[in-house]
Amino acid sequence: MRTTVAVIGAGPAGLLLARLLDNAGIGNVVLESRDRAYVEQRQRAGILEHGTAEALRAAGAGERMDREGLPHDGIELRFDRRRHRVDLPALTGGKYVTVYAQTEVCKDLIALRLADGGPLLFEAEALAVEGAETAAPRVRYRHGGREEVLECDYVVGCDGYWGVAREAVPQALSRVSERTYPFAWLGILADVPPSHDELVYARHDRGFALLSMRTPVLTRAYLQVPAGTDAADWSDTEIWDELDRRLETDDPAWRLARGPVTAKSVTPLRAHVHEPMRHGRLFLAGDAAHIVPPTGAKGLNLAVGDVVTFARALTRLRDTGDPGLLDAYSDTCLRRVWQAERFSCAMTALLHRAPDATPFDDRLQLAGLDRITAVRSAETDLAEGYTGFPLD
Ligand code: RFL
Ligand code: PHB
Repeated sequence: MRTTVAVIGAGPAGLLLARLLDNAGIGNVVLESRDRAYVEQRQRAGILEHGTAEALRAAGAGERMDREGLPHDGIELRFDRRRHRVDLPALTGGKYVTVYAQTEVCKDLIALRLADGGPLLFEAEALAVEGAETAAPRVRYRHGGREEVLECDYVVGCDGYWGVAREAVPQALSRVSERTYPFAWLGILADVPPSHDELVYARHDRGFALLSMRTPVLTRAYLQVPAGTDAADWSDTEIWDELDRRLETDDPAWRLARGPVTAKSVTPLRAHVHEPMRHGRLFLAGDAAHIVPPTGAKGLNLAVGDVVTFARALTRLRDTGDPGLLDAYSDTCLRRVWQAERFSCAMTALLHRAPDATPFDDRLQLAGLDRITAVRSAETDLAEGYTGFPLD
């Protein structure tokens, strides 16, 4: 098979890229190792930045998001038994975020692609990217029990943290920056309306807790747990009891609503950046190039930024012959990536309790939160980071 752009991976990065290339009339083939049901059910992100929602709309993929997504004008910080609302539009000149699950973004993009786009092959596992330094790169892949080759002009590795695309960049040319955390997130989905109409980020001596949602009748919540925790070690009652403790407040109106837990999983927290994000005709996008700790809700949004940048750059080259944007791809993306790493790591440090935290560390965290609630410039910095950094 032959195409212009070989896209490896049908997560949000690969699927949106395919849509953008389809819209621009640039041929592309998507290879995805898992089956369609798996890709559509994998529970992950829930928060779309202002610019991400706009990018989906501009790609013609925002119709259901605009109907069913929940625009959120604020988040709550909870600490020291206090509640503080951060008013996002008031601090950012009108920006807000949208609660719309990654599963739904993927379903919408898959439906559009299958209706009027190019090939999207499920259960097609990329094995290796070859010839990235040449004008004719190839992706070797396995599909239907046979090994095949996809010949192309460009390869975009959208195959996530565990993918193979990154391996095609020689180690001598790569710089990897990493941080692992000694804690993880235990996440649940529960059939109960969220207890609050905005997200609650809680700092507590027992550890971080996050109250989120997927729909008006579906709660999503997370607890900081030690790295290596097995989700099966936590009963539903223990999870609700712990959420109750960490969300404690002096506000008598507060009550945590409990309901049946339908899914439970543990996500390690890590930060990882692979530089550069380009090698010859191979481009890396999304989690294939960078991971952020989830506290800032940035991962999916960065993936969207990368592929919008790539599609714009390739379209410019096709239309004008100017390779400038494509040559700048890695630098353009990495500027935004490092801002998101900075923001996500700072949010993580502000809200999580390290296993070796001292009373001094606790007081520093509380002072940091106090400053956000008391000083408008500090609160504005948080709101700007949360609603998202500009694409260029
Ligand atoms: P994905 O989603 O991992 O997709 C990669 C795809 O590539 C496929 N693949 C291959 N296909 C072919 N051949 C191979 N050899 C392949 N190897 C892998 C995989 O099957 C998969 O389909 O990466 P992408 O597209 O870059 O998207 C990134 C996002 O998924 C990720 O950053 C976010 O989910 C992170 N994240 C959040 N991001 C946000 O912006 N807001 C949030 O609120 C948010 N919350 C979260 C999160 C991630 C979480 N977990 C589980 C890591 C909450 C959690 C708990
Ligand atoms: C989620 O709902 O999955 C979610 C929300 C906010 C975050 C991370 C994850 O910061």
